[in-house]
Amino acid sequence: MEEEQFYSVRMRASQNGRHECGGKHISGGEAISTYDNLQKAVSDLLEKGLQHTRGKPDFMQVQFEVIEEPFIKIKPLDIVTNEVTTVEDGHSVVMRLLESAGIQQKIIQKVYEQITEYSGARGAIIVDYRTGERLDDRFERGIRVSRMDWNVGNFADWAEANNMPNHSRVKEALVLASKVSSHPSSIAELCWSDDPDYVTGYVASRKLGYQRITKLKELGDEQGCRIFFVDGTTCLDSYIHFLEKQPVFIHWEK
Ligand code: PML
Ligand code: MG
Repeated sequence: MEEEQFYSVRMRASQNGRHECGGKHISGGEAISTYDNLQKAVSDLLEKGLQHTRGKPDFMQVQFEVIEEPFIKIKPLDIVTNEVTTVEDGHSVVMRLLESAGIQQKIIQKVYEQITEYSGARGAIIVDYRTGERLDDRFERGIRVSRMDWNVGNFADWAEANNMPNHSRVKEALVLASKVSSHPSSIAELCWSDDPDYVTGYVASRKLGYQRITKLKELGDEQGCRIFFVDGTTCLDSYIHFLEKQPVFIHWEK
């Protein structure tokens, strides 16, 4: 019997021109699909880009591509929600979590000083956890973690068992965080959304799990953040290759 083939489906949308011509990033999305499900996967991503609180796109690219490389299966990180009422309290929780992931306070401060600059990037920024220096050379493009997904039914079971809403936002963020933190060179991730209506963010690591923090910015703010703290002695090319190209399925064992 022929083995089933899988396809990586990707979408990016921007306003006032393409991203590379200075357009404002509106939305991006990732899925892995069978051939038979491609129409739905493409249409879900189209919908995601069209109905976005960051604005109406005037450029969108949706593409699919067969995946030739073997997949790996990864467990979702354990999830914890830290309730806070102010942005300030939210960032104190971030500090505490990043410190317990092994990052010195002075390095965290140094990275925070650069966060406004990093917020302009569409993808993630890679930072050396010992020096706080940015390691990638992707400028405003950043790193886009790709080729990852989580079966709808298995995610729904996980969501029910963990008292989480069966929403694509948490699913997408947890898929990404679980893939990133599974790499041995990843020390921690810090993320919050660039969507003006969504203020919850997270710190994630193998040791801490996926630690949601319910307020990391004010409503209406369109500055997001995604930083990967890594061991700077790692081979950056192979780390980025893993993030961009390694096909990953998240799977939760009951
Ligand atoms: C995003 O939307 O770009 C990131 C969302 C991060 C937090 C998701 C959650 O756990 O609520
Ligand atoms: Mg967004």
